[in-house]
Amino acid sequence: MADSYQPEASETLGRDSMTLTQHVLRQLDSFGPDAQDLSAIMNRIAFAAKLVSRRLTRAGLVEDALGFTGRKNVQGESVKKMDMYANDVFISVFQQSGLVCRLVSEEMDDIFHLTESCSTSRYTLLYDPIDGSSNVDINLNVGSIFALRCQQGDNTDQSGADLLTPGHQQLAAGYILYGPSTVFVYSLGKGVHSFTLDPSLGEFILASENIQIPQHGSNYSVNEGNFWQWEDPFRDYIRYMHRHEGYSSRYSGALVGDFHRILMQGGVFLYPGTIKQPQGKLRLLYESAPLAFLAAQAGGRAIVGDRQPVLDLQPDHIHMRTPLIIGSTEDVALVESFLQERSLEQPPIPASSSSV
Ligand code: P6P
Repeated sequence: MADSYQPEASETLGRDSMTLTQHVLRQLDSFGPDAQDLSAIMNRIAFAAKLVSRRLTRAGLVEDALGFTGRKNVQGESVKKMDMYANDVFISVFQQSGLVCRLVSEEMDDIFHLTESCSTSRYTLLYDPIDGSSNVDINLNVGSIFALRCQQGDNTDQSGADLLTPGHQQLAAGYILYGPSTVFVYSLGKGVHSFTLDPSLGEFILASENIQIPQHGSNYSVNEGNFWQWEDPFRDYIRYMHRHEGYSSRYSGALVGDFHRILMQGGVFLYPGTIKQPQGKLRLLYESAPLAFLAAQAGGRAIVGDRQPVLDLQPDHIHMRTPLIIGSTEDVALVESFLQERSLEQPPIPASSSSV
C-alpha cells in the first residue's frame, strides 16, 4: 500500500491556516459542544469586527456614516452614527445564532435579550461597540471591547443581577483595534493572543501568542487636560513624570489604542476620578474589567485605587464607572505609591478646591 500522504511542515502555512476558530479550539483542547460554542462566539465577534472595520475604512465615502445621531446614550454622551452602526452589527451577528442570550452595551440603557437564543445559551456578551468614537470623524484609531460571562442561576431572571459580580467571573475578554490594520486580541484565561485581519483572505490570522506586558515601559497615558480636576496624588505623580528622565506621554483619546501600546511596549494608562466625574469616566463591565482581565493574563496589573484590583470590584449597576490605572506592574506600582503616601498622610481634599 502506498505511504499515506504527509503534508510538508510549513511554518507559514501553519500560521496562515491558524484561524481564530481553530485557535480557540486549541486553547480549550477540546472539540466538545462547549468548546464549539465558544469558538463560534469568537467567530461571530470576529465577523462583527470585519463589518465594523469595512464601514470604518469606507466611512468617508459612505453616505451618512459619520457625524452624530442627535441622541444621547445612558451615559449622557452624544451618540455617533458609527456607535449605533457598530452596536447594531453586534446585535445582528448574534440574532438567530443560538449562541448568546443577553447583550449589554454602552449604547443600550438596559440588557438586550436575544430571546430566541435564551433556551439554548447561557452566555452574555458585554461590549463597547466603538471605543474612542471621538476619533471616528478624524480617521484616528478606535476599537471595540468585549467580555463574555456565563449566566449564573435561573436564566429566566431578567434582572441581570448575576452580572453584578466581580470581573473574575469573566470567561473571556478581548478587543478589536481598528488602526492601520485591524487587530483582534483575546483571552480565554489561557494567555493573551493577537490576530491580524488579512483583507485578501477576510480572515484573522495569528500574529502573537501569549503576549506579556513588559514589567516596565516608558509610556504614560493620561489626559493631562484634567490635571486641575485631580486629587493631589495624581498631580504629584504627573509632576514626577515631568521631572524625571525616561518617560514619554502618549494619549490617543481611545482606550483600546492606548492599552494596546502598553500591552505591546509596557507603561501605564490612567483615567483618575475628576471633579466632574469622581467615579471616573470608564465603564467597569465593558471597558475596565475586560482590559483588566487581559492585563492580568499578560502579567500586568489593573487597579481603581490604592491596592484595589479592578477584577475584585463589585459592580452596583451595569453602566457603573470606575477610575482606572492599568499596565506594567512596576509602572502601576509607581502610581500606587503616590496614592499610598496620600492615604497615609492626610484625609482626602474636598473636591471643591481646584487650586493647581
Ligand atoms: P477624554 C472614549 O470616549 C473613552 O471612553 C476612552 O476610549 C478614552 O480613553 C476616554 O474616553 C477619553 O476620554 O476625557 O480623555 O476625552
